[in-house]
Amino acid sequence: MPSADTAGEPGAAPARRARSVTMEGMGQPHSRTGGQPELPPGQRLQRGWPVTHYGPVPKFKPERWDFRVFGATADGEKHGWDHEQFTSLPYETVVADLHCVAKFSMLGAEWGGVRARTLLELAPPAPEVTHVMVWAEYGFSSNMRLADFAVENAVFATHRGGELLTAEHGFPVRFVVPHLYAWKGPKWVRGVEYMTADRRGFWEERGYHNVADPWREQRYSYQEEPGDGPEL
Ligand SMILES: Nc1nc2c(c(=O)[nH]1)N[C@H]1C(S)=C(S)[C@@H](COP(=O)(O)O)O[C@H]1N2
Ligand SMILES: [Mo]
Repeated sequence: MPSADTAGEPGAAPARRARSVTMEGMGQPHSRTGGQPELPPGQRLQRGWPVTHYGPVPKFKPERWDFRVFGATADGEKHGWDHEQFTSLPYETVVADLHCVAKFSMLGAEWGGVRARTLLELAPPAPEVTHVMVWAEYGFSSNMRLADFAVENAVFATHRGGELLTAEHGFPVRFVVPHLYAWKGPKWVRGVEYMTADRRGFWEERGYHNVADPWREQRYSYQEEPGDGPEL
């Protein structure tokens, strides 16, 4: 079994040495329909499914668990589901990769759960919403553009490969947004905040890139260009 405890991730400590990163020509097709699996630049294929996160694994307490959508909702109200209600929402599967900024990628897993798009329909954002914050247990958070959140294969997963998630992989709900580095997909998700301006999440405040497109190798915040994120 690969190292079961890589706490302190999302990657090795950010390399602080200056590094010239050329965005030009680095964009690559995201779809891998047919043909060979494609890895984003600098990534290697990981066999198995290591556990990677910062901090302890929270204990699931069904009676106290809820999933909230709040912030700038269209109707100005908070929306919430308890565990039974959340697991009754429309269940769909997507095939999605995970690219950890620590340079390993897991390809082609089938994730099942509630698509981000479903939540956007059930609890629509106000028209001014530009970004979302996905919130997890212990105050872990990750921000992304609404457009990145709204992709068709972003999913609040309860299952992987047809099986319920284990505690260390994010049970009861983890977010998967396959076209961004995996820290943008919190495990143990508890809610989504609609935002009318961008704000940095947990790792985005701690040296990691605000946008985090693996196909552009947007790993660290020192690589950010004007417009990529709020001032640090
Ligand atoms: N709540 C929470 N979710 C998290 C993290 C974390 O530190 N806390 N780490 C992220 C990172 S860096 C990665 S690579 C993936 C790893 O998911 P896995 O342990 O299921 O492989 O979880 C992501 N989700
Ligand atoms: Mo990661």
